Amino acid sequence: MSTTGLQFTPVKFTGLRLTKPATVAAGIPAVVSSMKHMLEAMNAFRAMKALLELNQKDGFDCPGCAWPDPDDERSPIAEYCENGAKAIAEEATTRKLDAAFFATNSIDSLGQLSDYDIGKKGRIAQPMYLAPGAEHYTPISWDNAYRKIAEHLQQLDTPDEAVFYTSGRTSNEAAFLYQLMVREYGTNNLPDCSNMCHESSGVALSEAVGIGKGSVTLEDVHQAEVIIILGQNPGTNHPRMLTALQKAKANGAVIIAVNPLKETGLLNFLNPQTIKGILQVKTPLTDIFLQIKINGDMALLKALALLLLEEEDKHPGTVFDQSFINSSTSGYNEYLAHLRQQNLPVLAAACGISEALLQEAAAALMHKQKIVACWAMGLTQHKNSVDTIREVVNLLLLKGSIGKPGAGTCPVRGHSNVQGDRTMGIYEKPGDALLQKLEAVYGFKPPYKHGHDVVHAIHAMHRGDAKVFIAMGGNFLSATPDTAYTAKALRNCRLTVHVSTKLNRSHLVHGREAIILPCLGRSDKDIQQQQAQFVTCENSMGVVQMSKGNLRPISADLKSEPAIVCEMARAILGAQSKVPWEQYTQHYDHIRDAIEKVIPGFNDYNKRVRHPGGFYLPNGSRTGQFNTNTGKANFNVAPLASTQLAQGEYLMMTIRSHDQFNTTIYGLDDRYRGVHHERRVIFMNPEDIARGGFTAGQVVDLYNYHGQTERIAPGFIIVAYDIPVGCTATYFPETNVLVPVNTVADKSNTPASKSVIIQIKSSIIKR
Ligand SMILES: Nc1nc2c(c(=O)[nH]1)N[C@H]1C(S)=C(S)[C@@H](COP(=O)(O)OP(=O)(O)OC[C@H]3O[C@@H](n4cnc5c(=O)[nH]c(N)nc54)[C@H](O)[C@@H]3O)O[C@H]1N2
Ligand SMILES: Nc1nc2c(c(=O)[nH]1)N[C@H]1C(S)=C(S)[C@@H](COP(=O)(O)OP(=O)(O)OC[C@H]3O[C@@H](n4cnc5c(=O)[nH]c(N)nc54)[C@H](O)[C@@H]3O)O[C@H]1N2
Ligand code: SF4
Ligand SMILES: [Mo]
Repeated sequence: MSTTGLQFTPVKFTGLRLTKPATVAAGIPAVVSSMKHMLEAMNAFRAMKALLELNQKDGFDCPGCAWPDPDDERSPIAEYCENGAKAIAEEATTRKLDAAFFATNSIDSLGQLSDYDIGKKGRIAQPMYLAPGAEHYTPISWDNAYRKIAEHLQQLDTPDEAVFYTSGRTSNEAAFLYQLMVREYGTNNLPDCSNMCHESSGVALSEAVGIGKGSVTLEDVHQAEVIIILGQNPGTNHPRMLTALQKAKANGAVIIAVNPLKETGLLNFLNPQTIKGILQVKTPLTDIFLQIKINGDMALLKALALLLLEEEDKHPGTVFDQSFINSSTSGYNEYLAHLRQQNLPVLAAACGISEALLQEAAAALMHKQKIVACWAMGLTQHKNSVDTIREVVNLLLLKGSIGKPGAGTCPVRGHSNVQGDRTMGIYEKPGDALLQKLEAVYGFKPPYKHGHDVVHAIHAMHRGDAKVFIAMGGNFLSATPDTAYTAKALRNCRLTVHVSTKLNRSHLVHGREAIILPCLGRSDKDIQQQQAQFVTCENSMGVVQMSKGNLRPISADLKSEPAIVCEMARAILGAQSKVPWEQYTQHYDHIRDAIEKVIPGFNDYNKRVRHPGGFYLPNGSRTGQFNTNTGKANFNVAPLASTQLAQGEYLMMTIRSHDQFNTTIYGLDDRYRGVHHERRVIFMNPEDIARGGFTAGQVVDLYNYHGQTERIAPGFIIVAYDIPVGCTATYFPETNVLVPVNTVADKSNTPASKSVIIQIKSSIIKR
């Protein structure tokens, strides 16, 4: 048995302090926290300048999550949340990393720092190069950096030996150019963060309703009669969703929350942007809380459908929307036959919810049609995620709750433009229509062979089949599973290149040579040819809007992402390129004109996106047009999934604290869960703690043994918490060393980061 126990986040305790989990989200503590983060990173003038433009119609799009802005009026002073302010603080900091910084700090010494400390160092201020065997990054000119990249790519035996990763903050313009460059170069190796995120939603929804995006608008959420929120922690990860839930409640909605944890943001909300909120008048949000076992959702959804069916059998036509089912769906009879074989006690045991509570939840749905289902990573990162999400759709189809106002699917996206990047063609499995369009518009033959997604790219680099890794943003090493395995994969590369705003661990675990290209962020002013430019983004509900930064860049040596792609493309592709790269850098309207020619739904792009608030992209499932293999919305029959745990094994979900954005660690607190100044914790049920012979506060080591490999994450403090028996939770990325690269969701290949089987052993490490 081989052992992987390499540490990529140093084991260092920072001083755990516990308080009771909070019962109300946001309020004044959120405002205080926003200002603290902003003022630590920059002066008050810059902070106010940034916050006043954040999410305004003529300002810049929040670089945090993808939750949409209101279509109608926006607050002139504060159209953002605590975590939006933290995202800006992190990006717009005036601390900078220049040549002197890298001369004094070696790769090795930086690697000893925590992710939190690395992030606090500041913005990367100039292009940097790491020579073979060198211990320090040294400055390189932009031209020489492009030349080196081009030389490496030209030396490969085939373009498929290069991998081009994208993270979801990249604008539409940059993403479109990037996929264009990569496809003209000759590969579809375009993995992206979505492969680890909502890929399961994309696959499930495409099969079920013909489009891999959600169907609802913000107004649908406001108008819903019932909102089910599964596997999502909106108070932390999509805080302004609480405002939408508050509106829905005011309109009479019932909220059902499904989560192993009683997340504060699901309980009560104090809206800091209203007088009532300031006066401490809280809004209770969840009406029915279902504290589910990890990955018990499929059983729960089948149980709800079964209870609805029992009532429909008794009073035909009163529960199910038979006319919708007849006219717009396929596979109903097969699904009913499957449901009739289900057994309520078995389903109740499988999800860990009492039959009484299941009855209560079913009753809430029984005679309602305007149902919105929201979900995020708690549903997408399990082996059976695609089938679970199809079970969500099954339930909506029974009720006719899709393609009409106040109802539909709402996979809540993560990164601010992750959905737009996909729309622009960042996808390793592009459809023929896109490729044919590229060929028709540009006159080069793009590759049709599908490329590597994230997990396949890791394996290809690990085998030595992929030799050059280029990333448009993100933190590949820390975000991906099986950190030790992925580190070896990256270190196998001849060259690793990152277009980045901030330093992260992926710059420190590198190929034989490495390059960092520093780019402008969302909040930065972008000037090309003396003209201020804007970029565009698509939010979680398919609204495309412009985003125009207003802050002075911290260094004159930063370039915009579109400019970097154009210049890199010219170096790589040379004179034979069919694409007018130079023109695209001059003014981004040219890029949008090109997007309009290639991507459906962008007619009159330059005009419509200048309209305050932007425009909605077409979406068949929103209007009841299901573009599937059957031309109808498809029911799905899937066997009940279950994870068998042996004695001494626990299921671990890797989740986000309140003070992080993915691998960017804003702070060391998880205020709502009552965990302060420490990230190396494992949440456990008190019964499990006692039964395992542990004590709360004890330091333990965590192990995973998938596929004959021992994976170790040493040094975690046990926190007794209200979580179902057998279930545990830790923060990512500290425990990504434990997530086996080969435990992935069927069909979507998404790492199963919420279903990690672990063993827990007492540690020799002291607090
Ligand atoms: N502040 C902040 N905002 C963010 C991010 C961030 O890191 N910080 N990340 C962004 C990104 S990229 C994304 S994808 C989203 C992520 O947003 P979320 O999906 O909300 O993020 P996670 O922390 O992964 O939380 C998953 C939630 O699912 C629950 N859960 C875990 N397993 C299960 C399960 O099996 N069933 C059910 N029903 N629930 C389960 C967990 O208890 C937790 O509440 O947020 C985006 N917004
Ligand atoms: N165990 C576990 N692993 C997970 C998850 C989980 O829940 N559990 N969640 C997964 C999910 S949902 C996601 S989306 C992925 C996230 O994976 P990634 O998107 O790869 O990771 P991030 O942490 O969002 O990337 C942060 C880095 O992006 C760079 N950056 C920030 N802003 C910009 C910009 O404007 N331009 C450019 N070029 N670079 C910028 C900075 O250098 C920063 O360090 O992680 C996944 N990994
Ligand atoms: S909800 Fe998301 S997009 Fe909106 S301000 Fe907060 S972090 Fe930014
Ligand atoms: Mo994500």
